[in-house]
Amino acid sequence: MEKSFVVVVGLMVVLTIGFVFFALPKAGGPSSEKAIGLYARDSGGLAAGPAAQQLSVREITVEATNFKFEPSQIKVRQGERVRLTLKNAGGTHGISVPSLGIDLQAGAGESKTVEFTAGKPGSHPFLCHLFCGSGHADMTGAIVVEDAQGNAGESPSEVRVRGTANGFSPSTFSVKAGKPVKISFSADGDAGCAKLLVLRGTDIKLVSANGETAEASFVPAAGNHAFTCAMGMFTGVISAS
Ligand SMILES: [Cu+2]
Repeated sequence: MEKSFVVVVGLMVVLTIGFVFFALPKAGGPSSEKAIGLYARDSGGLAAGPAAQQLSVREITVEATNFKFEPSQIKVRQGERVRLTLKNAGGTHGISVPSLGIDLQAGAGESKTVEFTAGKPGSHPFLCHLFCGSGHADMTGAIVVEDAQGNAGESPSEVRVRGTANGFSPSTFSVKAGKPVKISFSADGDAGCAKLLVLRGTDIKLVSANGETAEASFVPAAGNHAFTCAMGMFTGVISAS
């Protein structure tokens, strides 16, 4: 009699300990599981520690249709970890953010994702870099990285663009709205249609037929100002904020 009583009590103790160790951590909820999952992906599978609980990733989905990005103005905080998804909801588009080294391309109806940490404050214009049709040059936007005080860095008053056989280099610029901006443009000998730079919405057309530098100035309103080559194949953007 006594022996079986001990066995029953022993079993209860074992079951109680088992419940505490296995059942309770699961009740921790999806948030802790998510954080651990992100942490593991982030650092190549390092063991999740207390730091995993503090890690958060900002999810941003940009929907691309013919011919715009939604949203096109994105604000993030300096130091923030961002997961950027391009969702091609209509047509085939890409997002290029040269100053952040981001290059996403997705087929029609597909999505592509990239993760990055928002570095120095500033505006990082982006554009579609897959020729998608008549409104291709309209597909622009900007990721603005703000510091804790809401500032977004310095902006130059001159942009220097080179026309090349592969398009404009650089293709994105960030400037101050309402301040005069000078565009200096020169093209390589084999630049083809990129020997001409057309600033849309203005009468500015800069030609560099033999490598010479052509210049023009304008006062940008806040927003994105696209420029294209003669055929509209190659595009760039001057983002003013
Ligand atoms: Cu496009």
